[in-house]
Amino acid sequence: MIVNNKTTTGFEYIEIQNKSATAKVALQGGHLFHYQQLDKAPLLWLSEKSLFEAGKAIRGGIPLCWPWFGRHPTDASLPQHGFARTSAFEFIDSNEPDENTTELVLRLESSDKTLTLWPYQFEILLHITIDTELNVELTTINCDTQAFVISSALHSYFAVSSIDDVSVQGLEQKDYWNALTGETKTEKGIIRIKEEIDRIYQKIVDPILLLDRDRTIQISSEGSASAVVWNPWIEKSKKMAYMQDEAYKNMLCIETANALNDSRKLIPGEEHTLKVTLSESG
Ligand code: TA6
Repeated sequence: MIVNNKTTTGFEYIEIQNKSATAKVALQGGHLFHYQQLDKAPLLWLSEKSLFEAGKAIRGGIPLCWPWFGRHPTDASLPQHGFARTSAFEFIDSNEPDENTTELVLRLESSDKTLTLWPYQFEILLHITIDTELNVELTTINCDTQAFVISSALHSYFAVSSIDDVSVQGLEQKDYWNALTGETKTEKGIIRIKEEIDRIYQKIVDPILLLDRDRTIQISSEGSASAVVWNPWIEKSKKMAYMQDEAYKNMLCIETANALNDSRKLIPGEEHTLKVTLSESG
């Protein structure tokens, strides 16, 4: 089942249901904000304070950070994490190959508006596959006459039982840039969250595991060699827009990225796909 729906505030989204899972994808930002297998808890965290209003990024799910990750490299007045997540995508195709699988394609193309923010002609295609795994693929196509560089992330917010009970495996011995201190360090071992964490890890090859009390989430990527681990913890949770004060206790971001040294340069006509596959066991 694929249904075009609207929230009470008129915010358009696509509702998916098949024999594997349910999901919801907002046209704004191509933003997948719900995914839940039929016999499991929601995979992704979504803030109860999240607005579903035009031009306001949804807090939770998988925001698309594109065509820059974090602050704009030279103009701090431009939106954090780029403009894709607040842009209106077109829902251009769908397919239900079997009763367990639903495929969606959404598109964003450069426009007069985007050209004022980022002076390049582009097309991005978002392929989402809803099955017992969740696949999200963001393909950037350089439609310009000059090369451009993109940094981006599939900024996944995972729902966790309690931040005190989770650990992250697969980043051991990886170098990371600590956004809180500006330092570069090497991860010593399994990560447990006991304070604010905001780190961009490099040279990621293997899947990352988020171990929670009752399930393990595997985060596998293609076209990405960097990953971000973020939890705002107590004080920043209170300051973050559309986030409850205690939200840090039940969410953890592990983002599949092309960030910092993993930014990607595309020459005219070239394309790059950033892909994440999310699966869960237990
Ligand atoms: O990915 C981590 C991060 O860059 C954090 O520094 C924090 O700013 C988070 O993203 C959320 O950013 P947002 O713009 O969605 O509020």
